[in-house]
Amino acid sequence: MKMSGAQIICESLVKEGVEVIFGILGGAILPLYDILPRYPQLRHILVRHEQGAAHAADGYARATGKVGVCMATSGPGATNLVTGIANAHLDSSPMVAITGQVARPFIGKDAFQEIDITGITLPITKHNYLVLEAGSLARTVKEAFHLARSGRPGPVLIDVPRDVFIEEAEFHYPSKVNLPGYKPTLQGHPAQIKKAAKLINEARQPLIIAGRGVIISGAYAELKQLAETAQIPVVTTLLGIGCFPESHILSFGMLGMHGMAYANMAVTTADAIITIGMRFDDRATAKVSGFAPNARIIHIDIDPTEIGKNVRVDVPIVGDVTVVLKELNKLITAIEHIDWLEQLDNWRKEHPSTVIRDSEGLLPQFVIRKIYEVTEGEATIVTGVGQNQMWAAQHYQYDKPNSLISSGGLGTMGFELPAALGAKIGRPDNIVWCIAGDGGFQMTIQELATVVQEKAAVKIAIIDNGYLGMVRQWQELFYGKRYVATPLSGPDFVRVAEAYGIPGLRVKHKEEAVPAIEQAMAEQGPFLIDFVVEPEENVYPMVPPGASLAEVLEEPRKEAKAVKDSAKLPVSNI
Ligand SMILES: Cc1ncc(C[n+]2csc(CCOP(=O)(O)OP(=O)(O)O)c2C)c(N)n1
Ligand SMILES: [Mg+2]
Repeated sequence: MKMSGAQIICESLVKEGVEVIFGILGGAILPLYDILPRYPQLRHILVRHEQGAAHAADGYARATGKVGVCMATSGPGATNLVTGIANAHLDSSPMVAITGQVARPFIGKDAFQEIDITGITLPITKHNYLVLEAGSLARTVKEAFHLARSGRPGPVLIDVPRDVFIEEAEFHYPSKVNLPGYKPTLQGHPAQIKKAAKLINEARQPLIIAGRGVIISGAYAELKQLAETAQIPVVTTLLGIGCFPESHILSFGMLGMHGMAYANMAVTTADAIITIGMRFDDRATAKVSGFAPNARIIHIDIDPTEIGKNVRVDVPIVGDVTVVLKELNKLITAIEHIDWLEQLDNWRKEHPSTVIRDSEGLLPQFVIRKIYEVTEGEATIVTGVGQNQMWAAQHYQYDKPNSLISSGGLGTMGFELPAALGAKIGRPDNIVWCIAGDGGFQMTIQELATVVQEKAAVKIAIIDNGYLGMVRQWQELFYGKRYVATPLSGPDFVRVAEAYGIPGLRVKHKEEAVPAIEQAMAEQGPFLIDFVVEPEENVYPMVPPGASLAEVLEEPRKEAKAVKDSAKLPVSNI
């Protein structure tokens, strides 16, 4: 049957089971939008900025495990997607972005709103396409979804010239993809799995470091079985939070720059480490030469390019985490590591890491703790980037699978609100709390309108410290307290919320926190709380940039030690 390119795309999206598209239209993509009403299965959500579309698609993808879809027009529409695409790329989030392009005769002419978006997104997509004939659209969409969701997931961009949307072609949706160069390895090599099992069975102080790959692969049960059978303590990366219940006796929290002191000590002391679906980000490893100095390392990952990239590995296993763990678990002998676990427990007692200090004022850590208590740990938490993100990671206890959504790799301020919107749209039955920084929130604040228009009951907690807080913390500790460009004003967030039609409250005192959170929960729709917190509170523990995990700073009292000559700071970003 002959159809227009626009119809072919819509039919193909329906075949892929797409239910939601986040986007904004414009001239180049207008022919596609024009026929959207014919496809009521495809719910279009009009965001207020294309960055919001990409983050919402990303949040949707992380919350559901399905491919998130976003659309934009050519030129500025497409470039506005870029940050969100890069964010999805670095955190392996499955996404398909469809952009309009100028009509074929205008390509290369610097036409109005022409930009080479496939060129721009080449390094931040898993793959991208410029489709030059309607007859290729169905195959392209099929491939794009396959690439986005299979193997190590990631974003795929499809750029479609305006006249290709209009051109007619025969529609036939392929049942299979034909990508001879792309065959993700799912089964781990049996000999490697055997080697890993031997190492684990002989280890005296084994440790698991679990990352987002466990969540992507859904290997919750397999991870638990491995940990419980061989009594192996589990620490997670930031994005691994929610892959193993934090209340479990074998859970020892997050590692890394702002990880638990005892988790970092475990990494430094362990004699065998099983790293699962993680990529040794420098925020997790700290100084690589000081990372796991006593351990032989097993690395299970679906992406062979991650093996040995940052850290030497003794036993690499390329494969899907669930598939590999299933095989590995068959070879693991039940064993107890009583002394080792006791050692870790003692470290946890000696270095509790998440004790909230006494304070008259409203502490951000206290706010997160109260959100945890009132929601009884049932919420999906979507964070911004910076101090708010770290406090959210530290002070909420994540027992529910996949209950933290955060921008890890790119560290994108402004992720919080649109990603929370996407997470709520994808899982309407979940309680979704957006933990925002007052800085980051102002980067995508306009999506409050989308929240209202879509009646998305997102609960928003602004950790309002009046600073670009995490950078201020670095200035305090490493730049002689010179607060250049970090003090930050904001609007009256409660009145802004009200202007958008969202009820809100301001909380300045400890005793107001719980009633406000309860009121937010009782409200049917969205709700915003502006928590005006102690402005100069710092995130601890902290491994200073350039230090190794063993050199963790735990208490404010020890801050003085951290003050260094900023010129000597290693190359590291916030
Ligand atoms: C888009 C973007 N710009 C700049 C940065 C650098 N940066 C990292 S944390 C941070 C401060 C964040 O401030 P806020 O959102 O108020 O969160 P807080 O740290 O105060 O909780 C900045 C500027 C970033 N991560 N992302
Ligand atoms: Mg702030």
